[in-house]
Amino acid sequence: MHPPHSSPDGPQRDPYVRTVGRILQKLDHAYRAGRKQLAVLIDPDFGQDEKRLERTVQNACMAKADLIFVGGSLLTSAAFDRCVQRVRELSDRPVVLFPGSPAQLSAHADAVLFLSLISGRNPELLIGHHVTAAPTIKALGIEAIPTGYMLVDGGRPTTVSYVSQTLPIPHDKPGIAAATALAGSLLGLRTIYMDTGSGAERPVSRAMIAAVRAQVDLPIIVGGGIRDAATARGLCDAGADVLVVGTAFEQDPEQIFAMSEAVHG
Ligand code: 1GP
Repeated sequence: MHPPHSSPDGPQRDPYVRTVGRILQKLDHAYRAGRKQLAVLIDPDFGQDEKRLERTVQNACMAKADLIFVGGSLLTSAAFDRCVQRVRELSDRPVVLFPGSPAQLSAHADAVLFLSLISGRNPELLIGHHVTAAPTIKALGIEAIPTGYMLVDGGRPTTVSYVSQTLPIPHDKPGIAAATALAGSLLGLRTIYMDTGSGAERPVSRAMIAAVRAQVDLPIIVGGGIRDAATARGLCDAGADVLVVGTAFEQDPEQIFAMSEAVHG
């Protein structure tokens, strides 16, 4: 006989609790082992072109990209869900949502970046959208990864700075980024995402990544404006743990192979 809340394999847990942490654990293990990772970002708008979507996801799998992120557009939830489902069908990689709004949630994903825009001062993006999304995340049973999202100036205004109505951190102020990331870490966030926004002119600087790396013992995700393998390698060497690339692969899905080789060293 076992007590009501246990089984021969150990305590029975709420199914939601069982799924929490699997992708975060992978991110954390890779960070601690010094294994750099590549995430291919699929914009659901782009995902409506079935042939290009297939080619990008197949290349991501063949090139052994570590993760597929989906998100960042203003699409309706139905179209978003269809795109995530299609990526799931085509891919053997973990699928992680990078939502542009609380409507961008899907049961077909493994996890969602639960983003707090800590570089900004917009309360909706620090806690408001989270309150709206939390019951759905729990009902869908997908893992939420508490993420401190920092928008960094990448040379020109991007969709994310316009939509979020927030000022990015100046590109040449690594100290501000480091203090912001440290505050996020002290608040209990589990990963830091530094982004210059999709299609940015330039990525986050190596100096800024190094400054954040020196302050937080967390996986650091870096995205925005990464277009070639040499740049990708340089950002990893500076301390980035996961690189997110979208636009470059939309323009040329074959680039995934060179980028993956550079990231994986
Ligand atoms: C944007 O970090 C992502 O949020 C990817 O940016 O499209 O410029 O690769 P790119």
